[in-house]
Amino acid sequence: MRIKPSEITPKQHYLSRREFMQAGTLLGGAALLAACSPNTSDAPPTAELNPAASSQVDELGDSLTSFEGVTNYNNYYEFSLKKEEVAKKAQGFQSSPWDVSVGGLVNKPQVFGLEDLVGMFDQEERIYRLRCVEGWSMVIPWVGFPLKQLLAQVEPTAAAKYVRFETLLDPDQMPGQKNDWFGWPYVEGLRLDEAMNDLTLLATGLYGESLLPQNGAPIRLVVPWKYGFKSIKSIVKIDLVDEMPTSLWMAQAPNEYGFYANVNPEVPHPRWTQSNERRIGELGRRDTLMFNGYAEQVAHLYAGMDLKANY
Ligand SMILES: Nc1nc2c(c(=O)[nH]1)N[C@H]1C(S)=C(S)[C@@H](COP(=O)(O)O)O[C@H]1N2
Ligand SMILES: [Mo]
Repeated sequence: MRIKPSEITPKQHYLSRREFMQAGTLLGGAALLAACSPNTSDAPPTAELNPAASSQVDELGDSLTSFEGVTNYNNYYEFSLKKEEVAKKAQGFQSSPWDVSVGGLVNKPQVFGLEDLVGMFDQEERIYRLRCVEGWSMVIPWVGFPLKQLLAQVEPTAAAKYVRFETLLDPDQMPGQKNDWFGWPYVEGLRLDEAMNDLTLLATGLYGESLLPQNGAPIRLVVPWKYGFKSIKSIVKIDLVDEMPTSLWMAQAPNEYGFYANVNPEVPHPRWTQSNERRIGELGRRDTLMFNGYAEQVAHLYAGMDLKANY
């Protein structure tokens, strides 16, 4: 029997700052060892390596990506187009105070302070694979709460069919927004039933600590069965709407990026295959799994749909 990720990842509270700093120190040492040992990809991870996660593997037995990897190889075009540069460029980003307004087709529109969201809902750990549309992937121990819990608070009306998400628009803090190559702010969307799926997470942390700016502080979406670009960062606005939202990537290149963006090894990107991927920290490539390995939980959402046409 396959175990659902939600069943193997117990609820967990944030570590103290001190414990986190110790974790960071240990991780630094581990990364150093990995760099000079030829066989590290075969070595079983040990409990000491990543003490801020409840497990060192996901439900498929895949090892967690190191904290170093997760926080230094980032796609966040508001800060930089270079993955290795995002962390530095995002340093000092003001993610507090932070409000998220939730409205549109709901009975109870509300503005939530970040502290409200963290206080209102249990923050649980979810170890998920993240598969970028570019063909690389990671395994990340997120901390957060299911989006459906927040949606229940605002009571979507019967007319609500989709959820639309928006990232902060602040070119002074996000230098990438000063160029007009993209239609800022970053926008993403989900169908309401996708948004209500138990896997769909609003993440406030990873590795047991609050999110760093490069990972979308203070709150970002995580939709593990879809390509990474759906998992929009630094969210300030969530609206329930009746029409399919146009995401930044749909507007940018509609023939390459569709609304659904489900991980699907059988539907190639127009410019490259999606049948395999490079797991960050591993040598070689591995096969990409349908719905990124979450078919059991989400395939029913797309029953009868042509997944090639609805890319
Ligand atoms: N606002 C915003 N959200 C974003 C992006 C972005 O550029 N801007 N990049 C996306 C892409 S392409 C990926 S793969 C993931 C990367 O998340 P990570 O850096 O936390 O691993 O964030 C997604 N969310
Ligand atoms: Mo991505």
